[in-house]
Amino acid sequence: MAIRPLVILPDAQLRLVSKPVEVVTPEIKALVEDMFETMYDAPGIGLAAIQIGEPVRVVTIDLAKRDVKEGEEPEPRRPQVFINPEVTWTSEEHSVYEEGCLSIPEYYEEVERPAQVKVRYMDLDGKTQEIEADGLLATCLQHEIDHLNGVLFIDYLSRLKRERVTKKFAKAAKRERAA
Ligand code: K2U
Ligand code: ZN
Repeated sequence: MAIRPLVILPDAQLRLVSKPVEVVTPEIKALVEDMFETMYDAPGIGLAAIQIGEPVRVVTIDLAKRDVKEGEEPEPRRPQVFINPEVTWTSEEHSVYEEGCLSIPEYYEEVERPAQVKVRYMDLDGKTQEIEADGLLATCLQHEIDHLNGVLFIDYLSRLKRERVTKKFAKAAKRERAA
């Protein structure tokens, strides 16, 4: 298990379309372990494999409440793995959520998405599953499946906002290279 470096905007890897997993091999299981370790360390509630530089269609999510007030117990972890996830149905109803992204640190904007989704995926045993999600799970699943298709939540913003944040991160990356 390892905490892996996160791929940060404007890295072109974030625009790749990740490849489907044919067989759940020991290497895929090791990748999932690294994804959870990296996600919990960030901390985040979701992660797509491309965010640690692995262009395969694997997503990890854990919505358990960890940042609790003093004296409160954090919820037990509820790790979920989605291999080759695909949205099979979306509700007419939409919801708005202030989204962030571990690949676009400290930038949050409201994004509107279908409020409920059905997602078909393969679990770690290679079994096909389908779930119906609403609330934060629906938002997070759509956000992560977007990552697998090279789509970022800033793509739903105005061109002005998208260009502004992309320019900001491009300048930071340039400073990083020059350092
Ligand atoms: O894919 C990622 O970058 C992980 C996101 C997932 C996420 C984004 C938007 C809405 C829900 C989940 C990270 O967990 S970003 C941190 C975060 C945590 C809670 C709510 C919003 C953002
Ligand atoms: Zn993200």
